[in-house]
Amino acid sequence: MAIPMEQKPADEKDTAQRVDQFDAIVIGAGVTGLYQLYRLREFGLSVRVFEEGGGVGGTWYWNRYPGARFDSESYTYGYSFSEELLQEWDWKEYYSGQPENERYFNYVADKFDLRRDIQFNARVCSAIYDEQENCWEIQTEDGQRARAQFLITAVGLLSAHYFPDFEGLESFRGAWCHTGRWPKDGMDLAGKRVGVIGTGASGVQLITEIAKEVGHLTVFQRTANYCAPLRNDPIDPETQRQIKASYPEIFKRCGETAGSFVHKFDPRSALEVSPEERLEQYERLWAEPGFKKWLANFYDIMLPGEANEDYAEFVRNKIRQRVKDPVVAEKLVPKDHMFGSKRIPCESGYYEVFNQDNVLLVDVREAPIQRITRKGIKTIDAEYELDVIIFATGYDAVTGALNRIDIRGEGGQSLKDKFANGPRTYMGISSAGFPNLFTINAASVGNFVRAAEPLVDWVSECIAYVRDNGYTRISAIHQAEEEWVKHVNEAGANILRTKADSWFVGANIPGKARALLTSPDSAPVMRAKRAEVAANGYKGFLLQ
Ligand code: N01
Repeated sequence: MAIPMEQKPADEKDTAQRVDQFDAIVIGAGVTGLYQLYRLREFGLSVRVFEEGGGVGGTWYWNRYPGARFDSESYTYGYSFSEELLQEWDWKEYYSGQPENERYFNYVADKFDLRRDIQFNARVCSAIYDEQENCWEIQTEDGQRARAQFLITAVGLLSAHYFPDFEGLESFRGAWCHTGRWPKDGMDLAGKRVGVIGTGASGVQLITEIAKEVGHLTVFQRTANYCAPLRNDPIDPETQRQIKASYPEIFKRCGETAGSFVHKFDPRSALEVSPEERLEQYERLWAEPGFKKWLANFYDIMLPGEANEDYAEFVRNKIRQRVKDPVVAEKLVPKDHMFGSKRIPCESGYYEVFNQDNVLLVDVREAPIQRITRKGIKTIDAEYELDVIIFATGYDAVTGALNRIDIRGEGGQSLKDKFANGPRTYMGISSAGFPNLFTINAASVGNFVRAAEPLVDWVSECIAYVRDNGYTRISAIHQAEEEWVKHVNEAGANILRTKADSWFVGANIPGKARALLTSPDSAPVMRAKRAEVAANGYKGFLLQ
């Protein structure tokens, strides 16, 4: 039984020696960690969440950059576990922005009194499995220790922010930051000469927003993306009422789709209809908001092949139509990867930014960045003087956040070493030799909360099963893990996500082994697989 923190001596001098005990430790108070805390508490476990940030919300706590917002429909993103919460919370926009999203997670934390079990500003730097005691001991950067039977890493898919290894950053006399660590007090950009490196989903949102206020903007682009109009709008009261009345149907629909989004593919092939009908559908959906343009389109535009290329060309022409200078337009048109093989950024005026006189696009594939200088950024053919540099350079996805913690399982084996050639897990959740560790950040992808909620439910029920049946530990069996890794590699080879050099396969991080970092299966298939494992007494796991 866990000893509540309140019963522990509070003496400061004791901090280094004191080891608080819980049934479960959750690392991260983001979207997944909050719900994990709520669920485990429901099962009667004592839980402590350690969170590096000063508040809840994870992604929506750290990503305060101007323009940060959902591109999933807001009303599909919120938690579904509480009808009261669903009815109380008004999403004000179809694609809600960061301030509102952060407010939402704070509202949830307050409503369910979650804060009392969360320790903020506590970065976990190690997690060591004690085989004798059968428990995990974590240590925070400031030396605090805590133990628990179960450890859950809710550390996020995209939380380990990545800075390219450019020389000279320390010599830069201006200000700089990463989109994923945007200061709470903001950055002073008005009238300044600002350089942005990176044109992924973060860069695209940021560039569009800051182009309204900066003095001059230089965008350093390595790969052009297929960006599609978001078409955000406020939600009017009548629609709000309808949304609230139809949550069960909305969530049911999300539950039926591959990525847990509300959009369903057209079951027809783009190639089986006439060119006129195909174009009519492309145009009709292009005029619609969000991901509908591809997730409600002909199913095969999201598969490698002819239909995908046909749609890619449609999108390329949309880009060409919006950029006045044909030379700049061609630089913004992606030609080196398939539509959807990298995450498609949604935008609200991105391409028009490049029609502004005070905006310059620099192709750093043509002229790579050499170094950061005192004055700005130097490529192989020019130096760009800047007051501010913004790194929109992405994340060391999935394994990055795990690797920043020294996680050691049976025999002192390091998870980082084990994952050196890509994640080695069973269903993303568990890794052989690391009993009672649930790596839920490595198992959830798609419309995030929709995918994370059932996963957290599964983990919580698994933990309850272990305890209720008199076991003390559960760990993946080597063979089950081998088969899962083989499945990820084999099935992954056929999907769009592995076809480009992106975070999906770790190709954005120099030296990182190329491997699909998430499951190749659709969300319904993943849920069915997990349910089958549970129904068969946790098949593929060793229970002791
Ligand atoms: O990161 P990215 P992100 N020199 O890796 C460039 C989610 N998200 O933060 O493409 C020059 O996509 C890099 O170039 P290249 C979403 O899942 C969601 O934008 O590798 N450039 C690329 O342009 C998304 O996929 C929302 O050639 C360098 C950029 O930096 C994920 O987060 C909003 C470089 C990084 O793009 C990550 O998006 C934002 C170098 N050395 C993010 N190194 C929503 O709307 C990297 N780059 C919900």
